[in-house]
This record gives sequence, structure tokens and C-alpha cells, in this order.
Amino acid sequence: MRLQPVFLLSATDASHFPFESKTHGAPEIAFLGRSNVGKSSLINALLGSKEARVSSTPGRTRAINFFALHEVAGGKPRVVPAMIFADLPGYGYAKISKSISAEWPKFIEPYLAERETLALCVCLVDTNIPPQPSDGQLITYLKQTQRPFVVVGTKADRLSNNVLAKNLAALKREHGVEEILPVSSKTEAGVKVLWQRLMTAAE
Ligand SMILES: Nc1nc2c(ncn2[C@@H]2O[C@H](COP(=O)(O)OP(=O)(O)OP(=O)(O)O)[C@@H](O)[C@H]2O)c(=O)[nH]1
Ligand SMILES: [Mg+2]
Repeated sequence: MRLQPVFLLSATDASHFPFESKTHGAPEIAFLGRSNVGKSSLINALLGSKEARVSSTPGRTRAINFFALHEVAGGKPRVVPAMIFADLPGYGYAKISKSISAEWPKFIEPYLAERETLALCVCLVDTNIPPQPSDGQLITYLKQTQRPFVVVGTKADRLSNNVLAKNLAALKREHGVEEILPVSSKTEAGVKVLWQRLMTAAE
């Protein structure tokens, strides 16, 4: 299936979230994680394009950026998108925050709590660093809200297989999750496996 990404809008307030007239109620996938963890890069790798601008300075994504993915059938993109991607601002860069919301724009929690079409949260954790309390807070929050989520371990290309396996085990143990999918936006390792998860969640 070929998908054509179309940038919808940048939301800096809950009132900006795209209405059903724009999304046609299509299932939404949210990308969440600390600043610099690789959210925008992963979206680029998934889309095979540069739709989600990759920041050179951490903390640059200050809004929720929404993209509609339209299936192309017979050379024409369908009107109703197959799914929506939401690239969220990062939290907790280089410091331990007392709560996620203290460092996170106020519109994120309403987004997670109330967005009806949200089908899956993709939680990104960096495989190159020890488990971070801010990631633990997000995962605990998602468990409490009973939102479906999948945890993805980013920048796996930077580690040997041995170290990667060891770090993934530590992350799983610390965050109390059964599975972390290792990915690399650089080599595209794990990207296909993640796509399958997104398609299943969007069905
Ligand atoms: N080696 C390697 N570097 C990566 C990978 N993914 C991202 N990076 C680098 O990490 C930095 C941050 O990537 P972004 O995708 O902008 O991170 P982000 O999570 O969107 O950051 P914010 O928008 O600030 O929250 C960039 O310098 C990327 O090139 C990866 O899979 N492998
Ligand atoms: Mg970003």
C-alpha cells in the first residue's frame, strides 16, 4: 500500500486539534518521547519522506504536528485518510522533571486524555541511555489512562547487538513493559515491524 503524507496543521492549543472534517475520523497514531529521542526522524523513516522536519537543536518541536496519510489507489490519493500521525513536542530534555506536565505544554495531557480518534501511542525511549524517570512517568500515565501504546527503542544503530540486548532488558525491567521494539531511523532497522503494528492498531 502506498501512502501519501499531507501536512495538516501545527497545534499549540487544544482548540487547534484537527476536526473530523479534516481527518474524517481516521485513526490517529501519536509519537511521544523526550526531546531529541528521535520522534521526527522516526516519522520520516516511516513515511520515507521529510514531512516531519527533523530538528538540529533539541526541543524544536513545540507544537503537535498533524499529518494525514492518504492511500494512493489507481494513481489517486483517497479523500479519507488511512491514518493520521501526530508528532508531539518532546519533554524532559537533559533534566529530571518532577512531573511530565511541568515541562510539557499544557495541551498534551488534554490531547492524551480526550482525543477520541487516538488509536495508538508510540512511546520512544533512547536505547543509548539508562532508563529515564520522565519516560517512566509517561508510561505510567498511559497505563492509567488505558490508552493502547507500544514502546520503541530508538537509535539502535549506535550499539552492538550485545549492548542493545542488555539495554533493552534494563529498559523493559525498569518501565515494567513486556516488549520494546528496537528501531533505527538511520538504517531503517525495525521500521517494517513497527509499520505492521501501526496498521494493526489502525484497523
Ligand atoms: N544514529 C541515529 N541518530 C538518530 C536516530 N534518530 C534520530 N537521530 C538523531 O537524533 C537527533 C534528534 O532527532 P529528532 O528526530 O529531531 O528528535 P525529536 O524527538 O523529534 O526531538 P524534538 O522534536 O526536539 O522533541 C537528530 O540529530 C537525529 O539525527 C537514529 O535512529 N540513529
Ligand atoms: Mg521533533
